[in-house]
Amino acid sequence: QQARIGVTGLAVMGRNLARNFARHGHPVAVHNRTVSRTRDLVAQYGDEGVFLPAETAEQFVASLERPRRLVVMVKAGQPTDEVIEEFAPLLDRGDMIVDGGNAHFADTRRREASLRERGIHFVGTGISGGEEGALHGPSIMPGGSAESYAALGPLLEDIAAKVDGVPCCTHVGPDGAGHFVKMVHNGIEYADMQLIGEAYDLLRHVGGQKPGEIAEVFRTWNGGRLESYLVEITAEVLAHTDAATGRPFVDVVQDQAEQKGTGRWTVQIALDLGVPVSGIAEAVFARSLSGHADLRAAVRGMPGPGETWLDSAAHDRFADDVEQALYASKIVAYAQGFHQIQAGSAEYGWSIEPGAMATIWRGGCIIRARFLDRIRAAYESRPDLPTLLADDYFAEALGGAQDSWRRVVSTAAQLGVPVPGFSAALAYYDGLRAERLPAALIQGQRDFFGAHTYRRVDREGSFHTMWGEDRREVEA
Ligand code: NBP
Repeated sequence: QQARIGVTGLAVMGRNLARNFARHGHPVAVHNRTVSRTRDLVAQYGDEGVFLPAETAEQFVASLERPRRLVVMVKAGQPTDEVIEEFAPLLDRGDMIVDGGNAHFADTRRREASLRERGIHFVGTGISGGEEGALHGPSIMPGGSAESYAALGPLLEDIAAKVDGVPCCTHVGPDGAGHFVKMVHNGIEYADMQLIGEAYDLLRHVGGQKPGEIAEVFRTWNGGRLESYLVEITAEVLAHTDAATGRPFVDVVQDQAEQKGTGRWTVQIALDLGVPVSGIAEAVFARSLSGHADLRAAVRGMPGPGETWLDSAAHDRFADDVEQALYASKIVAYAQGFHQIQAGSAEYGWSIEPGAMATIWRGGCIIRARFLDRIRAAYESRPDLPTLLADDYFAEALGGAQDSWRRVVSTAAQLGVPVPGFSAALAYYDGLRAERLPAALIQGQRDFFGAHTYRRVDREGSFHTMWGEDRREVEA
């Protein structure tokens, strides 16, 4: 018997993906550099479906039906290149290598181009949902050629999460498009988590509530428009008590957030593309700030506003205000992420459909949320929407939230609670909707010190003022 698909790299992700294929009735070849992992998989889960274990690369390739579909689930970076170099010489024209790791999309573009010359399809594929998602249905973002998707798509759609019967998997676009979209997904995830963190911090340090009480607030929110996986698990984490000390779990965990790098990539690439992803950037910086224990120790105890609690009338509506601020800031974070997807798509000629990305993020992935249906609907009704903020539904939500949003950000500033996510999102909203921005003054400064020229509101052309002389204006 031959396998319909093969997975090499059988750590948590690869093992669970292989099991997912097998559970869906697809005979799956399995291979891992360290053979014991392959044996363990078959020993533990062999009864879940048809597994074809291979101990060598040659055996693995020989067990795959043609065109061969070979999924690589190894550590991203150098290991991926090593595995490609090991397998590519054993493959024939038309075969497919699917990289399901968290590769940088630029690496994916490089690998795709080089394998294309050898007649092999390279399918850089974003997979979100962690190990649980890999087993029970992830959100899958495959790039690569349309031809490879025709041979691979049905299999991936089969194992992907489903929402209303629609698989959370679609062909994103050529070469690195899939990994690019996965990167932005992770950037949005960073922003979403930061905003939820700020909401918790406000309820705790301004609202004066205990973690268990805040868990209830998040549970309630999860029954409304904020319904999402991240809000749901936030309630779980906040309600958890540390067994060893009896204290709230959140109080015994060191407050230094770690990161693996995809949020940082999102911001780096956004800078290159000239896309203002301020909410995502603040989320990355906030994690980084939390990790600088030395700086924090050096500054701890510097003057702040002290304990100035809200009066009880303000207190009552504070949680509602925070809900509004969270929702509005979340809209901004997603708007920034979708702007980046559209900018990347234009830069690299990917023709990515933003509404289709919202559709495949509705299930399986970490940012899955009810809210994504709204984004899907926004692009469906207006495919050329310049920004999500301009969609009728989102514009109304932002307009309705703005009073609360401003109260939350100003209260936080007055009481010394850092809310970089909420305030960056509000500044983005105010920046985009402003009639005039101080950018005009910046252009004047640039022209003054560097003769960088400026454009006028009333005439075409570039101009320069002779600042050092008689301040005559000349056309540049
Ligand atoms: P890891 O990222 O921990 O990688 C371990 C696997 O890579 C093992 O199978 C290991 O083989 C193999 N490997 C390494 Br390391 N170097 C190798 C080499 N030079 N040649 C061949 N194989 C090599 O596994 P993971 O956490 O399952 O993640 C797999 C991929 O999926 C990663 O790219 C990750 O970023 C991505 N991802 C992970 C998640 C998640 O939630 N964990 C979610 C989405 C995507 P060995 O057994 O012989 O050491």
